[in-house]
Amino acid sequence: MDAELEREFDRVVGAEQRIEPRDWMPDGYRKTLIRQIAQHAHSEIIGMQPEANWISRAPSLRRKAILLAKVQDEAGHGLYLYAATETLGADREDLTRKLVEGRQKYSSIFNYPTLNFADVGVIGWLVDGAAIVNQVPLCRTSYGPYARAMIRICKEESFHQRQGYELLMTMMRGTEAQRRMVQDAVDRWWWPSLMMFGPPDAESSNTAQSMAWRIKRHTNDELRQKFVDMTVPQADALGVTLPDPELRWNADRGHHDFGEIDWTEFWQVVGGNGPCSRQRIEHRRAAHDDGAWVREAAAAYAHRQTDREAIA
Ligand code: BYC
Repeated sequence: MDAELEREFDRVVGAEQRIEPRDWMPDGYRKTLIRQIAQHAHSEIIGMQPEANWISRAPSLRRKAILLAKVQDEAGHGLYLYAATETLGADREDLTRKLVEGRQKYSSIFNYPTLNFADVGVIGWLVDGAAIVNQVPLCRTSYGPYARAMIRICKEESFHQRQGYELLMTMMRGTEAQRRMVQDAVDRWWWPSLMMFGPPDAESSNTAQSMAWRIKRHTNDELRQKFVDMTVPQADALGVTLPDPELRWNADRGHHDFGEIDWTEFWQVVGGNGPCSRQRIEHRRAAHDDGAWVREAAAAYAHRQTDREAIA
């Protein structure tokens, strides 16, 4: 029976159709999806913190409104993604517990500090830019609820990226001090942005299986290269220098060569020892504890509605 179900699963995946929540799926497929989607959801939620740091200090009402909308979008992305894990049988409360106890990961990028307002623009340009390169192929991932969530998320991410680039263009047209702020932010965020794509393919424990199941559609290195190639002309147009002396066009490969990423730093950050790792988790834990009364009130209200419906 299982062999027959597995054959049907393989056929659906191979035919570029979608696996849906009630379909049979291998345990490993379900586990991998819960792991990746939960990490993705956690990244969106933790990812609200670095930029939220600037909401109260945005330099104008317009910038504040844009930033508020962006951070709210990230909360929404987290919620779609948690909902996608629930279709696989995961429990949201359990996932949050695993996050705050350090038993589940989130993207390394959000463990770096946002030191000046240009960081908001650079996060939009580079971090959301990297997110788009990574996430557009996930609109074709084999699990239906994840693929559909990604379509909406990618539309919003592309707005995020444009707002970042527009902010940076404005600052680059400003004073010398503003241009220095932009360059400083680019210098600090460039390498961590390249790390977002994950370890090199040779060290990526999950890629081969995830590609076979068509959860991932490209390898980490393929997407990282695509991001570099896409970003170099954008940096030129902006008038900033990417902080890599080895970055240059390679006509034979038809791609840019770039310097070695500091993988020791990457694994340190992934292991919970990034510059802001403790602060991010502590903040998330406090927000979760502070929100307990809202969850209790919502649950009490839902119970009362069910009781009323039972009486009616
Ligand atoms: N940070 O075998 P690999 C956003 C872990 S949200 C931390 O290649 P995989 C945004 C990996 O989990 C951005 N950990 O893994 C939000 C694995 O450990 P486990 C988030 C990382 O899953 C707000 C181990 O290293 N995007 O853009 O095949 C504001 C070996 O790696 C990282 C997503 O989550 C990392 N950077 O590939 C603005 C997208 N990289 O789990 C923006 C969905 C790797 O075996 N996720 N690890 O213990 C993916 O596409 C894939 O999960 C990854 C990693 C490409 C990230």
